[in-house]
Amino acid sequence: MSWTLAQRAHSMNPSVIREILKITERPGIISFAGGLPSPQTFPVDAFAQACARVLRDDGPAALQYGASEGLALLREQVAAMLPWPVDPAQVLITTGSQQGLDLVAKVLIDPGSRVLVENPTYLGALQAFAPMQPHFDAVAGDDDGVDLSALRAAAARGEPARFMYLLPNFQNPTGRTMSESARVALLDTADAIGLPLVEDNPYGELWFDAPPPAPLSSRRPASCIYLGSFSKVLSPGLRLGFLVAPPELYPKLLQAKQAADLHTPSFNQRMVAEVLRDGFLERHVPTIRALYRAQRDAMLDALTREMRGLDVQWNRPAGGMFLWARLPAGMDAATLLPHAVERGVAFVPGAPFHAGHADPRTLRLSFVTATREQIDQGIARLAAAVRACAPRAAA
Ligand code: N5F
Repeated sequence: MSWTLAQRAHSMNPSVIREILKITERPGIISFAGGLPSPQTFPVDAFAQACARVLRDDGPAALQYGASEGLALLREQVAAMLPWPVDPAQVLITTGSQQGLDLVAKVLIDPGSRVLVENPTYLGALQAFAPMQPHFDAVAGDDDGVDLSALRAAAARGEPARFMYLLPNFQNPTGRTMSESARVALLDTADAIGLPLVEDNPYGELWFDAPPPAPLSSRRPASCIYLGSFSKVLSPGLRLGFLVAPPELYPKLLQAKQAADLHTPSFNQRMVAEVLRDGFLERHVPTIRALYRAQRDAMLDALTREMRGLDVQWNRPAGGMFLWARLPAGMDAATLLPHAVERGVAFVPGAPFHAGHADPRTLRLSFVTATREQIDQGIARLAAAVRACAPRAAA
């Protein structure tokens, strides 16, 4: 007897990030690979107190099954946190925003449906969408935003796209942020071509100098699904995220959620609701911003110092967790990776983040997980690996 895989299973691929995370567990490796928040930012004491209070005041309910929509108090808190008027009835608590991506895929994608994505984009979203067998159309962009003529051309290519997936703030993997004028122009174009948007915003609160422009969803709630997460501002281990969907879509997303896991853990939802209750995030998030800003600066300084004489380019993200770099001509980040790991440093090659044309010279560096000392050492190791592998002319 043998098993026959479903068609969709052939479209499933291992996450390059998760595979590299295994390597980084080896002792001595400095990792710029995973988007793992700095453990220094985890509010262990606040959770210890919240945990005691939840068990004391609400223990049996916290240990019981709960509603698929999520805990009413947490849905109200999420709605109140968002910068536009949101009815808590439109908030669905998800098991990480990764689950939000999976639910969106199940509800909106048929085999062969066209789905527009930025090129590059978050590879975990590609991984969530791919099993539903969409046809991806990757739309080029630059530091400012999506290339609108490329978007119009993509829209004109075939049947209407089911949606475009967008990361306007401190994008994963490039760290880029869409400007205000680019948001306005993008929404005008999306309206003109009848394109719904799925906006993923796990990094929006992690700005360094000034808050990013308002979310796309705040301006067109009826044609946007908004995904958010507590992973980067509280703890990824709790697996708590949320989505905001227009009334016409919400029931189907809820049914997909019921089938996926009945509900997000009651205990975790109550813990977070308890932590949020007295405005904790308003005190906590500024400390994360300050830490990550200092770490970004440390990485920029280290790159300037260590990459001297090498034709490596990088950007200066205004927030979030990632910096995007490009190796000298003739190099390939995937080929460089084992040499870097040999020297004790890891990163994620850029190619898997591309659904369309991939630039093999690109790579993603997270500046938040490593300490400043590790950043200095890790970038020195990376530069040594680049020097060893660079074609002669560039070295
Ligand atoms: O809310 P959660 O924790 O499920 O986050 C998923 C997620 C959704 N959308 C974007 C744009 C994201 O960047 C993420 C999380 N990304 C991390 C990364 O490194 O790209 C996940 C790394 C952790 C892992 O795969 O183990």
